[in-house]
Amino acid sequence: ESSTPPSQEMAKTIVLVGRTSHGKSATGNSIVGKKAFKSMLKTTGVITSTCEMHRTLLENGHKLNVIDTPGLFDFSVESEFIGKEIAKCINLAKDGIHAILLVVSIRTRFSRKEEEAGLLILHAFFGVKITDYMIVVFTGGDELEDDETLDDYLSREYCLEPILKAQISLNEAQKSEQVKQLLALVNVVVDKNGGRPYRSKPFVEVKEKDKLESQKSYEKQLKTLTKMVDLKLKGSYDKIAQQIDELKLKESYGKLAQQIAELKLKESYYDKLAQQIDELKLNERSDKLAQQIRELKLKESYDKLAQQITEIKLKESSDKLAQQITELKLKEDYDKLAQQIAELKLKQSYYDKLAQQIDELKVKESSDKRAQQIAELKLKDRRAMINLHNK
Ligand SMILES: Nc1nc2c(ncn2[C@@H]2O[C@H](COP(=O)(O)OP(=O)(O)OP(=O)(O)O)[C@@H](O)[C@H]2O)c(=O)[nH]1
Ligand SMILES: [Mg+2]
Repeated sequence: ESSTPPSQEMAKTIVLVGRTSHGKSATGNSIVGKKAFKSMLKTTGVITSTCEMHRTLLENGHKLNVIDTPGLFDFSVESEFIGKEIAKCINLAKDGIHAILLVVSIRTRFSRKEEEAGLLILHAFFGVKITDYMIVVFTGGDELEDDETLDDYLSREYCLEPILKAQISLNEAQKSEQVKQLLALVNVVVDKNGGRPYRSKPFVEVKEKDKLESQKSYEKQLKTLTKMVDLKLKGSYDKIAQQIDELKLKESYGKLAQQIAELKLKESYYDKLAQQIDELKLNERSDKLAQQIRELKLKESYDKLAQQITEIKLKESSDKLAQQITELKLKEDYDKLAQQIAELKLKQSYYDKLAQQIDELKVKESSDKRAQQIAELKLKDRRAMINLHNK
């Protein structure tokens, strides 16, 4: 092929795909080297609404067809419209696609889910083999932080593992060099695929039927193609929906797992709490018990004390009683004694009187005796005198 002069060589075709406003048209313009495609201006808000092709002659004399597409990954547009656009794009690339440039702006976050969905849509549009022709072009690199490189950013944010990646930004100083590098990558892709452009079945059909059929039948062909793409698209939508469901399931499972983990944590926390409460209760109970014991002990000792006091009191009162008894006894004894004494005194006075009477009687008796004796003596004397007288 290298012997073929560039001017007679077949033109190469590259297709720009990607989400809306990620810079497909801007990249196309950078490649073509002029404002061929309408790129969104901040003020006007232009959005590419249909597939468009521009041809450019490269510095090395090679011809390059650049096809810009509308944001085909955005689900906001009708699938019928997308189907038509894909058909149109495929029709534009009559000789096949030499490279497909997936334009991704690093200014917009592109989640893994979205990446995968994008790839699936590409597969649905063009077939799985399209991956072999894919170059991921990152735009917006001019807006990276000062010390951050694209690779830094990609390793941090971008999950898809692109086989080939390029960078094109609006930075004028870097643009031409970046375009050169991108075109070099396109050649790498071409070489990798043995110079054979990508042709999906619809391509072949379009080309052959296009050759054979009139312009009128082209409409019919387009309809068939649109239907086909539409079906494929529907399939990929279903797949995506399924994947999303799976992801959601995973996510909800993850959430569930998290909830379970949280519940477990809570449970263990509650267990601990319950244990602590039990311990506290036990403590409390033991405290109560201890208190009760203390109270009982107190009561007991109080009872003992009371008993002792009672005993002491009893003893005391019994002592008193005993004393009183003793005293009473003593008093009684004394009374008796006193009585006896009194009695004795009474007796004594009686005896004294008696003795006196006796004495008096004795005195009287002796005086009576004396008187008698005297009388006797007087009598005797008289008798003796009588006797003497008689004599
Ligand atoms: N800073 C910066 N801005 C960019 C770059 N590439 C594109 N833009 C801006 O991003 C906006 C969208 O760019 P477009 O080229 O219109 O994007 P698109 O992918 O063609 O969008 P649709 O046609 O709507 O699908 C425009 O304002 C561009 O100026 C870039 O590398 N750096
Ligand atoms: Mg555009």
